[in-house]
Amino acid sequence: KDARMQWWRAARFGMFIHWGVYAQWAGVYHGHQQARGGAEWIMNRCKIPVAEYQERAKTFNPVNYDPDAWVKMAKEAGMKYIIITSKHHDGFALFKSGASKWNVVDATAYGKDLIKPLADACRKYGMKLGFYYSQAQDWNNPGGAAARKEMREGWPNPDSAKIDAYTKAHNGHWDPAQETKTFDQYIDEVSVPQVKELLSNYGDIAVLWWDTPTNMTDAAAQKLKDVLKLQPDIITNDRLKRPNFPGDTKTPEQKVPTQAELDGTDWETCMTMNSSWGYKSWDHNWKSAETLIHNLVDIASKGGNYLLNIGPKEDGSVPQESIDRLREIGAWMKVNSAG
Ligand code: JFZ
Repeated sequence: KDARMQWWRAARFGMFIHWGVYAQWAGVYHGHQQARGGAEWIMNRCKIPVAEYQERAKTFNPVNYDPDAWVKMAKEAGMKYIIITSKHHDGFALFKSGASKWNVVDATAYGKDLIKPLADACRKYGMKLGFYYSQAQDWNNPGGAAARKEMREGWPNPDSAKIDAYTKAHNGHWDPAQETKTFDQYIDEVSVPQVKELLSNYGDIAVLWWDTPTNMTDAAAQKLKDVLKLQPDIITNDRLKRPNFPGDTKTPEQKVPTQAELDGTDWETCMTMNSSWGYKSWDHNWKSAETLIHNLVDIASKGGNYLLNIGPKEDGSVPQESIDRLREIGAWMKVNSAG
């Protein structure tokens, strides 16, 4: 394990990218700001019907997507790896998939794999690439899990009481289309095959970043873990299924652990620059570059890694606030870091 972890332990700093068709909504549904949660949660928070969500995705066309620029931006900020949401909880695959039509090639106007050119750019600039993959929650592929959130937290829908009762009776789901298959079918027909695709079609993959093990079983987790054999050196986090699948790294979220909280396990703090992972048009709660640099120093001094997020917009461009902060961090790194 030490040999496998070597680059990761030296890396200290990485870029998290939350991007998907949720960027189209940007935290607004029918003119209402979503009340809680990251913008990537809007489908669940606002209980958007599957058909409506997929209809809008047809117009997804990120003509300003420039993976070369993304990788250069990360590199100039001093980041050593990139983790991108290959599929978030809305189930939308940013890659061509044979396991589900709910992917960028088959479901959008853009019609091209978004992961391939990023993998190429990473290789070109010597940047490690990892995949975030929502293995359990999937609100569009039938049988996928849905964490139960109350409608009241979403937008002022007159039917919120009815919708709350429905999600309660349907294990978090709000649309009958989500339940035409079982969770096991979803794992066997979508989750496992897609992770195989991700680990077969894009060259060396450095990290598999699992998330929210809603409804996961040990049997399903084992199937997913077995797929990792396709990339013998891959590093994984602790979110596949607790407690029997601890992975390699712990993932404190939005906070830097205190010295007393550390137990010798490798760890990585993931953090947003404002308050949302996915792009949210009305979130102006940006942390200062000074705060971000302070966090990086704090984390590095305690032996952890900092995974700092950007949430690109619908057209593929990166919010200017994020670009500015990464530039400031890069300028600081130039003066203050050894490599
Ligand atoms: C999850 C996702 O639901 C979220 O959209 C984002 O991708 C984030 C990085 O991960 O949210 C979590 C997961 C774990 C915790 C909190 C939020 N946690 O362990 O406290």
